[in-house]
Order: sequence, then structure tokens, then C-alpha cells
Amino acid sequence: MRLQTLIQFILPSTILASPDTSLGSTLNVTVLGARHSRSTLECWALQSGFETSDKPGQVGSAALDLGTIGGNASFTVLPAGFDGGRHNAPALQWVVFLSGLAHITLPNSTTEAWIEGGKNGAILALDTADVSALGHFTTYPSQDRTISVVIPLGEKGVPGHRVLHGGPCRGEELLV
Ligand SMILES: *[C@@H]1O[C@H](CO)[C@@H](O)[C@H](O)[C@H]1NC(C)=O
Ligand SMILES: *[C@@H]1O[C@H](CO)[C@@H](O)[C@H](O)[C@H]1NC(C)=O
Ligand SMILES: CC(=O)N[C@H]1CO[C@H](CO)[C@@H](O)[C@@H]1O
Repeated sequence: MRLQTLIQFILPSTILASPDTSLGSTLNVTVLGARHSRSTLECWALQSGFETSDKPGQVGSAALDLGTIGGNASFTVLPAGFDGGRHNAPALQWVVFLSGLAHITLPNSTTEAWIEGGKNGAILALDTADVSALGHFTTYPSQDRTISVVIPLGEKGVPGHRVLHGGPCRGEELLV
């Protein structure tokens, strides 16, 4: 029996799932960080990137390890047009926007990010009060509610990454 045939025999589902070629090697996320006590916006490439899952129900598909999480997660419903005001991230956390639109701006800066709910809706909010004096502003200028899931990071903290550039991720850095 040829090796290929043997592998197909043992792992049929792995072979059947063809790799998603339109998917980049990793996920890039917009990060609200801080430097010199001021909030920043950066685009990070998460490391390590997509791997082939062997988990039940998703065998052969692309999965990316988001690291450890901890604390209480929450599902948040923001009314259309809500103004979150100026604030710091209450904890190191993922904010995953499922729908709607978030507009993030920084005090005394022209850098801004527009985060649309959906497949590119995950951001990291890391500008806690101990690292950023003024925090950031968030408004939700959508006609509809903005829905997000907030997930605090665990003890291992910020996931592995490479900083791609200042400012939010854009265009070809995002999932298509
Ligand atoms: C993330 O950015 C890297 C570097 O620019 C790129 O190679 C990759 O395709 C991007 N990922 C996605 C999902 O677009
Ligand atoms: C999670 O929520 C419970 C109930 O409100 C609270 O007692 C607990 O301290 C919270 N845990 C953390 C890590 O914030
Ligand atoms: C110099 C300057 O513009 N400072 C402003 C920075 O942002 C904070 C918060 O919006 C303002 O209170 C400062 O006046």
C-alpha cells in the first residue's frame, strides 16, 4: 500500500478538508495598547499563526490559539449611537465585536480605528489605567445595536505576537 493511500485510509477527514488558500498565515488584530503612559493603536500579527486543528468537530480546519483566558466573560449590548466616553480598559481583555460598529479615538491624537462587527471584529484592549493616563474614547455610531463579547486574558497575559505597524489593521491584513 502506498504511503498516501495509507494516510488517506487512516485519516480520511484530514485529507478531505482542503486547505483554505485565501486565508493568511495568521490573524492580524487591532490592539489598543499603551506607551509612555498614553494609549496607542497598533496592528499585531498573532504568533504562532493558524494551525490545522485535530479537535473533534473541526478536524482539518484552520485554528489559531488565542492563549489562556481568565475571569468573567460578558456579552454586551450597546444601544445604537451609544457614547462610551473616555475610559481605560478595565482589564487586559479581548473585545470581540459580533455586530455593529465601534469608533475608537485617542486623546490628543488623530489616530483612530473603525471596528466593524463580524469576522474582523476581535481586538485586544490593553490600555489599563496603570499604563495609560487618559485611556481612549469609544463611540458606537451604528444605526443598530453593537454586540460584543468581552473575554479577560488569563495569567499568561498578552498572546504571542509581532507588531506589524502603528495604527489599526487595514485592507489586506484582514480576513476576506
Ligand atoms: C496578516 O498579515 C500578514 C503580514 O502582512 C499577512 O501575511 C497575512 O496574510 C495577514 N492575515 C490575514 C488573515 O490577512
Ligand atoms: C466573577 O463574578 C463573580 C460574581 O459576580 C465574582 O464574585 C468574581 O469575583 C468575579 N471574578 C473575577 C475574576 O472578577
Ligand atoms: C494638550 C492637550 O490637548 N491635552 C488634552 C489631551 O486630552 C485630554 C482628554 O481629552 C484633555 O483633557 C487635554 O486637554
